[in-house]
Amino acid sequence: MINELKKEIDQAKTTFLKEVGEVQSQEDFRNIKEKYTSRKKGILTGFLQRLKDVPPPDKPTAGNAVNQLKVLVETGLNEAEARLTALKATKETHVDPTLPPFVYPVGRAHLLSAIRKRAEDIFISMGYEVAHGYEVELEDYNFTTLNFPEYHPSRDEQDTFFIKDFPDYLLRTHTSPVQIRYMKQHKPPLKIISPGKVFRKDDPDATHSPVFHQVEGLLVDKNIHFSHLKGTLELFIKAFYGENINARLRPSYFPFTEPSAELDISCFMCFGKNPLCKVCKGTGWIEILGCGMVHPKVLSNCDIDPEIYSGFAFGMGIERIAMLKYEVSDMRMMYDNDLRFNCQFG
Ligand code: 2NM
Repeated sequence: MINELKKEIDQAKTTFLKEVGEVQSQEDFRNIKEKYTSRKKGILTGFLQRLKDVPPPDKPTAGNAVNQLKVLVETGLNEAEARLTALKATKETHVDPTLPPFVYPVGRAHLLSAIRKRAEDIFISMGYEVAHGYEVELEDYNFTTLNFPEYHPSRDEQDTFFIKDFPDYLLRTHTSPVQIRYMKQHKPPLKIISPGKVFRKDDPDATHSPVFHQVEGLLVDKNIHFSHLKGTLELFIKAFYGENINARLRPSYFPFTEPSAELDISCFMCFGKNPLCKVCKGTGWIEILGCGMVHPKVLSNCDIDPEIYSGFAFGMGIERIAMLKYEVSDMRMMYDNDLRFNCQFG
């Protein structure tokens, strides 16, 4: 009895190995799987049922033989399935080496990104860190901490996007709140620049956009004075526009700096020689950025003692820099994503 069973199991092994080796299709696979492993009528089930009739002393040997067959069937089926999958993949991905190559289009940095990166690199080379913040800001950090009076016009609904149902929040109108947060979280010396998107309620035209970009900078340490600001900006301007470009400072006003100034550069287009120059309007000078010594109240609002520390800050609009440098006549071209424009830069 046991010998008869073992012989049949050996035969089943041989047949299975032959059949599984001949599997060519999903259908073949399904059939052989059914034939050997079907719970009701499968060959394995048949052998397992016959184990009941084997006399007790022979049960371990017989059970072992059936189990060996079961392992063989499982392994064989898995291999056959893997072979089918691989076969399908090679059929689907046959290579035609005569086809022309697919040329990946190479992208370029957007003009605004290219200018931001150049400004970042220059300040990084002077030891500045690039800091980021939030586009949705607290009104407090955007205005109050920066020494804007309670009724300053730019706090008006007409000029600033406030967040509906969240009266404490707005879309930042400059990246200065990044510097505020940084000052509140770090002890001087501080050297950071903060590039990013800013938002003001302007109707779009050739020179205005409700969303535009800024790079601001901040340095705070002991014994920092106006000449450090002047030297830093001069270095930046010469690195950015060229060694032959000069800079001058004009008095100005910002609530968050005292004294405040605007920085002009000598006209890189006409060098002051063309009274009809479109870039400098015949003045020989181009307004580039605003700057100043950080107001003592701003420092103390950020828990920095203005008796011990002082600092300077500056801010520039990236769109304006781009328009001047490349004579872009309409700011909106920088947001249209027309590749004929975008691919000229970067
Ligand atoms: C400007 C001009 C002048 C400025 C000031 C600060 C802060 F937070 F430190 F007070 N950040 N940026 C600043 C100063 C920005 O943009 C025209």
